[in-house]
Amino acid sequence: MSVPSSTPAGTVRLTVAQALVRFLAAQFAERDGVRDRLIPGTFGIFGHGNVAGVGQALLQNATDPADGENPMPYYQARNEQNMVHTAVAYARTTNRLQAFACAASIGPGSTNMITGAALATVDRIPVLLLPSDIFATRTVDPVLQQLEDETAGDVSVNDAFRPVSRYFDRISRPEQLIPAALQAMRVLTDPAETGAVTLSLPQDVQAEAFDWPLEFFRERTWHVARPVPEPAALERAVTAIRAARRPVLIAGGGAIYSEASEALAAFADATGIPVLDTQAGKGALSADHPLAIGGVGSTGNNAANELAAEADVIIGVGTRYTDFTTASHTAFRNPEAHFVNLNVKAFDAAKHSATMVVTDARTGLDALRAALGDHRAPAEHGERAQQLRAQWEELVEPCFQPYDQELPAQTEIFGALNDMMGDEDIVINAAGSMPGDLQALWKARSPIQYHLEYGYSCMGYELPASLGAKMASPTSEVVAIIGDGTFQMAPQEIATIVAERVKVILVILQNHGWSSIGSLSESHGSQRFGTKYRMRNEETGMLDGDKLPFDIPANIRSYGLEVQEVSDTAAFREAYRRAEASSEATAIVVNTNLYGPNPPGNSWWDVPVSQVSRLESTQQASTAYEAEKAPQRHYL
Ligand SMILES: Cc1ncc(C[n+]2csc(CCOP(=O)(O)OP(=O)(O)O)c2C)c(N)n1
Ligand SMILES: [Mg+2]
Repeated sequence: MSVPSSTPAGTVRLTVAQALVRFLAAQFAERDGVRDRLIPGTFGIFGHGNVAGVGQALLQNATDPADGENPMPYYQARNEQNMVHTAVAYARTTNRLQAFACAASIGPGSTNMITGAALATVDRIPVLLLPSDIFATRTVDPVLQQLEDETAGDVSVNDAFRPVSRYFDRISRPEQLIPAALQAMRVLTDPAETGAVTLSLPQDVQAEAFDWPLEFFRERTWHVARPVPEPAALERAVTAIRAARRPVLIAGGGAIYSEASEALAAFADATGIPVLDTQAGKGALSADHPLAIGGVGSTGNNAANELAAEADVIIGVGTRYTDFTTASHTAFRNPEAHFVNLNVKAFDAAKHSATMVVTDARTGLDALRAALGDHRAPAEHGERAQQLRAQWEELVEPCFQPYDQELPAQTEIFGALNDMMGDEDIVINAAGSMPGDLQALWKARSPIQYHLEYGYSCMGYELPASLGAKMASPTSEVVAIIGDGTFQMAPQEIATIVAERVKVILVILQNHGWSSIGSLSESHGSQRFGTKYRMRNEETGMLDGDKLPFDIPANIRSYGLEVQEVSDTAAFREAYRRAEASSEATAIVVNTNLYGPNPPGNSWWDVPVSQVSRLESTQQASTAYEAEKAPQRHYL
């Protein structure tokens, strides 16, 4: 590229956007000796806020890169929220060692990313967001799509990213990019801090030229830390665990992101402590391990929940203890229950008044096992855990068999999928009635297989996430399980899947409504009001008329994807084999029963019921609610 003669020595004159792209392409992340691009690509949608700034910089990178400049592949998305989901799924599949950038235009393009930002931050997954912002000079105010705040001239809609980002900066002058970009990389690669990182880019500043020190663009390697436990904290944990008669370990997402599976198996083998899992942690310990008891909490299984109820010591490894994990603070019923938390984030380690050990999960588990020496939990405890698990498996066996009803229960479909998918394949889900069934029933035999986004439980994550997961793990079959409600919320990224020729399998469960919220509504006195997809009934005035004519298979076909439609589990098995054999993305639409049945369970989730009502259904639900809530307590 031509450099004006006035450029000072040791610098290069580039726009802010050009500098940012060149910088990002030179960043690497390393852990355990494995080094890869930290920002392997950029998803984007252009508008006037970034077409001539970030858009120009990506074009120049693709067609006329500077000497030594790394490529920054660009992927065009259809909806900004979706592209963040795709990026999050990619990062999660790489165990947070890589993060995509997501570039959006100003105003609605940017605010469309806010849900994705919240999801990333809640789930602790790195993603770099590049929303465009109003003119820094303000000369042309109000620019198209600008929010005018008459009391604060420096406020824009992008300030809404602040509470949902782990790091936020607005680049109002070119030179601010240097410290901001470095801090952004630090946060993305810090396992305790990570989440959405937002660099807000005023549209005029993106295009502004500056003399950048060449040093800014040298390759940098960010070392992803494995913090080691403090010896005194470890000693306190050892003392608590040695005294336990009925300990359990809960594996959360942190156990997977830190690649702690071997350490976890070794810990369970050495100590005989049963291992329960959360939605994010399922598969950290293979379901085949004799001490893998499975899901705990509101959507957990009876075996795990019985062990949790009795436990005197709960060892939480890489878990945030969401209300689903604690069954809204009713899961742990032993008055003596005490928590020992291993977490890379002090905030999580401290939860429930725990003996806290701030540590990487893998490093911490290995250190704890070594420090415990030959200590083992009482043998009868492990035996009881295995008996409870066997009883549970017997109890749920009917879930996998055809029920005497016209359409299959989705549990049959999940049983078939679990049976057919390979250990290194990936199943994705986030919202609806499916996460509960999957958490209770799915047997994950590897840490990659079970990809449940249940921190933000965002309808619409599944489909774009399948694209990201497949891009990150091309040898895996990637299956997105998508409810019909979820499908209608965000089908657009099928176009991106087609354009990029990424082979995923979309399994859409058509039950004409919200099975999940419908049954929640019924059990909470609200009579399934407004939870089915029905025409407005002219007689009743309610949404209880005929089913809608909306044709999901035709809708998917219109994107250019092949679709199979099935209404029983045997046909689903055949359809899945065909989808697997295909070299292209395909969809299977499965007609399922809105009313389940769902797996049995004896746990609870706190969803408050109206305390006063003229409706008898609500009055009854309110009485039941008060009784269920009684065991709820703080863990102190
Ligand atoms: C973006 C978003 N909006 C609303 C919700 C609340 N919600 C949770 S599940 C659900 C219905 C899901 O319907 P569907 O995808 O058809 O799955 P089903 O319940 O039928 O299994 C709703 C509205 C949510 N989780 N995410
Ligand atoms: Mg549905």
